[in-house]
Amino acid sequence: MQLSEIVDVARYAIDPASGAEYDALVDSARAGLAESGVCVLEGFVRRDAIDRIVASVAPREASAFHKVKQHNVYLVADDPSLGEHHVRNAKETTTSATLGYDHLSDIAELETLYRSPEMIRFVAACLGFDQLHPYEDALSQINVLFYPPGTSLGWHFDNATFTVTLMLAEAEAGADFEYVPFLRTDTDPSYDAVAKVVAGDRSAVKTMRQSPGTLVLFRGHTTIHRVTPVVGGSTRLLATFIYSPTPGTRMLAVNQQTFFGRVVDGIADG
Ligand SMILES: O=C(O)CCC(=O)C(=O)O
Ligand SMILES: [Fe+2]
Repeated sequence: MQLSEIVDVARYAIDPASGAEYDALVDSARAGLAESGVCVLEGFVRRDAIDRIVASVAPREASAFHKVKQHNVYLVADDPSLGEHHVRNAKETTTSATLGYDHLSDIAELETLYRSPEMIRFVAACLGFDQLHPYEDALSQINVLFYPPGTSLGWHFDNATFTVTLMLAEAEAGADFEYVPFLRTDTDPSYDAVAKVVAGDRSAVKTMRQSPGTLVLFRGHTTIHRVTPVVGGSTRLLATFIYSPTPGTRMLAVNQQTFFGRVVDGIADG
């Protein structure tokens, strides 16, 4: 399958051979990421390709890992020295479900998007990497989040420094993607600022709209984010593409267990 059958290449000049048009696209993506931690490429994937992906993915909901998960916003083990009421340990709830790559590898549109050298080069250029590489464990490479009615994703900072996501199906209502850009740094957990957001302070909260076909590059490690509960009868579907600057990367077994409820060739410890 050709990438041009999937990506709207008339709208998005992802090939460096396009010259000035390509440069402008990469520059604006970099500017968005630097300013607000996010680059939103609406209509990046063609509607007919999205329809085919959804037709393949939606019936597989029962194979996804459905869970009610309590986690702190930093997605790391609690720090008992700070006490259970400290924002470092305060609990958020996540109820979305995750379908692993071993249930998705036959979907040609997702494979082509994820592995095409042209697509990887474009994503790397926007994010400021010389090169990116697909993950190599059996579960993480491409995964799909299912948000059935009533489910949500609690406030958190991602473990990964960046994510690449593709909106497949929106909820009828609710399911707002909310975020506060650059709330923490790699060295400062910003407890006071995080505590305000988690307690409901809306003053710095932004909302991102994503229609089906929107590709998002996101700096989720420093940008706190959540998805509010899905309202209405339909399920929200989001594909995530996982890349590493280093070839041969596999997800840690402990993270596979958290996200997929099972371990398949994950790395035993970190
Ligand atoms: O569902 C979304 O839009 C965001 C998902 C997310 O933040 C995550 O999986 O870490
Ligand atoms: Fe996240």
